[in-house]
Amino acid sequence: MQLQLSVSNFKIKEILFYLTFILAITSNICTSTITGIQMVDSCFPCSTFPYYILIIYIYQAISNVTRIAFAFKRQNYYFALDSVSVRDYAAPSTEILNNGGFETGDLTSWIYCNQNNASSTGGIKSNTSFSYNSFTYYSQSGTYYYLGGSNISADYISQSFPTKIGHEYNISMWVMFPGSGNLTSANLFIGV
Ligand SMILES: [Ca+2]
Repeated sequence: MQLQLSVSNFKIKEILFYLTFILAITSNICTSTITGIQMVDSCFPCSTFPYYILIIYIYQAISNVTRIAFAFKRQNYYFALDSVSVRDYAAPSTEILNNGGFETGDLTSWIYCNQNNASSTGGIKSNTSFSYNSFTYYSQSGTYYYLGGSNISADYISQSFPTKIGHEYNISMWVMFPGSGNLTSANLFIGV
């Protein structure tokens, strides 16, 4: 009986966390039009990982157009994002995202949104050209990567891509975060 109560409490906390997350995501100017949100990964606060980690998510499309979005809020160090990929399991050799590795050297095909004009935002950087507090950032692949994170409020990048309803998609990305702090957050999610 005690065990059941504990499990139940855990589920309630999980549900409350998810509802809080959805509300936070959909109640700002960057994401108010996104619905059907599925969380790929998130942290608040975020622990330190001063090297790229691979995040993989399997997504079943519910619309003919899907959007992937990344929100980063930093306290000290920036986040780095690179090699974002979306592939249909029915056609795995075809990359669906455009400029997922940021190799155009800019945010071509991505929409950038700086919520509430938050300060000290990032942008596209080239290999080892950017250091912060003696940590030198670098790309996971190629020359360029996205440096994410702003103070006070998260900044966002997102991209819409065509999908087929019911198809399963492999979503992958590499993220690095050499920082810390109880105000840091990262939300990686998919919606329509
Ligand atoms: Ca790259």
